[in-house]
Amino acid sequence: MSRKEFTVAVTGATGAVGDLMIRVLEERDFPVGDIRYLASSRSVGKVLKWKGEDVPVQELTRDSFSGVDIAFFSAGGGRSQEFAPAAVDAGAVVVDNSSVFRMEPDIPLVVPEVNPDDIAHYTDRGIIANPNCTTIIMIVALKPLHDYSRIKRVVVSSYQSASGAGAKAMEELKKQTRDWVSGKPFEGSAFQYPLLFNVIPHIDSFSENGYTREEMKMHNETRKMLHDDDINVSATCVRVPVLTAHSEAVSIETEREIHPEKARELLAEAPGVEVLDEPADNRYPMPIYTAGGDTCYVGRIRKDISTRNGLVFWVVGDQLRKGAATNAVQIAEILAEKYL
Ligand code: NAP
Ligand code: 3JN
Repeated sequence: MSRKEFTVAVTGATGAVGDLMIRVLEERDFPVGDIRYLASSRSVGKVLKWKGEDVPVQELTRDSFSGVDIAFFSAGGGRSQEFAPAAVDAGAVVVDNSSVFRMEPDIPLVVPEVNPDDIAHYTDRGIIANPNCTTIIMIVALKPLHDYSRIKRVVVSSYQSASGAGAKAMEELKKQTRDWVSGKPFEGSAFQYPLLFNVIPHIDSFSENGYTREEMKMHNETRKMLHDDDINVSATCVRVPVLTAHSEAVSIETEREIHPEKARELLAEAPGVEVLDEPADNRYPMPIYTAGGDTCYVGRIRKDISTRNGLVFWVVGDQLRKGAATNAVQIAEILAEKYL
């Protein structure tokens, strides 16, 4: 029997996430019948590949979606806000990478390893939101622990790579490195300050409560996906001079104690997660060995000596893949298999 194929649009196809979305659709052999690449008018004339064939980039307009079954959006929140409704009106299901719809009650926010059944609610608005990348990497590790003993509080510090701010930001970090070697002054506009030899405790804009929007995404999105508004997440999100893959130091407080050995066992069995925790051999997760894959690696698992029922761990994941493109394609796979 021939399998059903879908017409797919990738909005933001020329960007860091869009480029990977295309590669991940290819790698996972998503049943694509026809593919459409959309970006700004600046990219008209560019040609991108699909399984070796040239596909021209088209300008994103409200008329871009006729005949499209699944529309991935990774062109920034403004474009999602403006064009996702047009895609839905044209009959597509939208899988959106931006934050604009994430907290809307009638739009599911999904990590397939965490709350796959929420996808069923896509029918309300025709849109499924992909969470923030830093939240995704943390929550795949939180989920098995939360299922064992409810998590009451999370304190997390992130170490976020340059590519989290897009393709140009990653190029800027490379250029700052070349410029430093040749003795030129720092240049660039992707970050508030030079990133090379620096860390910047500021990602997205500041909110009134002193947290940044990135930090509040971790709090709000974690609650929504775990269906638990009693969890409190205090995050400090920091940009570091790493090209790809975000790292996070996570401390949790649970209702019952989770012994580190039990946590290793639970995490080892969890989907999307691998435990890499052999401190005696200097083996722990790091971004340069994590970038390029879909697994989130967890290590440095230990009891938190500062509180009752506390556990500390370190988790690293490729934020462009599992944090964005792969998660979105996994959502589309479930949609295609179960709902469309
Ligand atoms: P990026 O590399 O800067 O790419 C942005 C994409 O959006 C490009 O394809 C760009 O097209 C397109 N675009 C910009 N303005 C447009 C317009 N007016 N009309 C149509 N297309 C337009 O950014 P990115 O890292 O891929 O991130 C894209 C979005 O994904 C983010 O805004 C965020 O919501 C989400 N996201 C990113 C990450 C991450 O780790 N980077 C993680 C999770 C979610 P042109 O090339 O034509 O300008
Ligand atoms: O900075 C990072 O490391 C991740 C960036 C994510 C991002 C960048 C621009 C806009 C987002 C996001 O996914 O939350 C958004 C957004 O708010 O849509």
